[in-house]
Amino acid sequence: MKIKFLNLGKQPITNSFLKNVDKKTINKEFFYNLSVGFDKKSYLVSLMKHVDPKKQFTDQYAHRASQSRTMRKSFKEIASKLKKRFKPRKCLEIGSNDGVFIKNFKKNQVVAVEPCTNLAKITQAAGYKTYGKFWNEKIALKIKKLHGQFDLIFSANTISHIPNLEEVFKSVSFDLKEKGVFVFEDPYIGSVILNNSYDQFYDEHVHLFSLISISKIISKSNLKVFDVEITKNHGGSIRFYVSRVDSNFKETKRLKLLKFKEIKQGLHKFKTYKKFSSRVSKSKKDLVELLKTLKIKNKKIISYGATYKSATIFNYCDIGTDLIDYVVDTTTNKQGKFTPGKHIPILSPEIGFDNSVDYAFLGAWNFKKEIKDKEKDFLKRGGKFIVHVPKVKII
Ligand code: DWN
Repeated sequence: MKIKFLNLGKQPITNSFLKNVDKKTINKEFFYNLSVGFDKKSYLVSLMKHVDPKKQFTDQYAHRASQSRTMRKSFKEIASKLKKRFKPRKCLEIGSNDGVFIKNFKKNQVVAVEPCTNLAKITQAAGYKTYGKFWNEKIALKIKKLHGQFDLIFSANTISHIPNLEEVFKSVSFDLKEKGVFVFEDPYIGSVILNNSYDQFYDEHVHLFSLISISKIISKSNLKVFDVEITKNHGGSIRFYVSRVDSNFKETKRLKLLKFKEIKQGLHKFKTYKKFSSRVSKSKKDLVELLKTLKIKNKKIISYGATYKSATIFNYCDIGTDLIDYVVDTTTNKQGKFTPGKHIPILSPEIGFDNSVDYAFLGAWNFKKEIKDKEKDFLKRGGKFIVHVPKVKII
């Protein structure tokens, strides 16, 4: 049973960037209550109540995984690492977005599944067989029938978005060869607790994983985690290496070490999450205070990166155009729209990131290094970034 430890209040769907903010559009905007709970039995951290995936993963999906240099490089590196270690001949990707991972493979080697049909069309047009479907038993069985089983099944930032994990893993077991490997990565709850990055909770992040939770849940589908990595992706992600339970893969040293670390961090205890929730309240207070102080001094503050994460922050902290003038983002299909819930305009960096900006809140704090490298002129002329992780501060 899940016990609630965090309430982030009334929130919109993070992918629902608004085309305009007239009364009719605003009145139709969908909101739900975002609260998060801990399951004492499975150790899994999940939303208390999830949103209907059909409302989220539509043919208007905005996020493009290949927008950042950091992620293009990371996907290239993991693809090459997996090819070297497992030598897969046939691969399946669950949640292929705009193809940032599969483009590192030959077209006839890969099958992709992506429920957002605007994205599925991109990879299909590029020559990769892509099913515009949600990952479930039905599509897994269809793919098995048409393509056989796979040496490698890969997924990044997708499994944590699917409410029914037992069905996810059972479906994987249908499509995985006997000696095959399933590798998946998602934001890591251990990093969220450490960095106070509460903005990793939003409608799409139905769960945030730990090794101890996934090891328990996956065993029900006759699968086992034999290796694990903590990566820097998205401010701290966990990458699981999974095989059939009776495979020859042995548990690695780093897996044993991480289990020990998670217990030391208290990821199996409710009180760890309760303490985190007090730190989240303080973060909200500190951020609002800082923005208000700067505004009183007539400073122009914008936000950098129209991230889904920042929708959680702006709605939870009640930050609107009174504090943030606008948001800049390189994604063309976000530009000219308004952020979900708080309706802050989104501009291209070419238009919005000009000499009038004094402070830029890093909505895309997970790309801090990439953005600081890119925006040297802003820093040189005295512009400053604001972050909220691990603490609210000006950098
Ligand atoms: O899991 C998910 C992650 C991987 O992506 C999804 N559920 C949705 C989405 O979440 P997000 O919006 O929080 O992700 P990002 O990758 O942190 O978004 C970064 C945003 O910032 C993108 O819209 C691109 C933009 N950006 C920019 O405008 N200039 C990024 C960089 C690096 C830049 O220089």
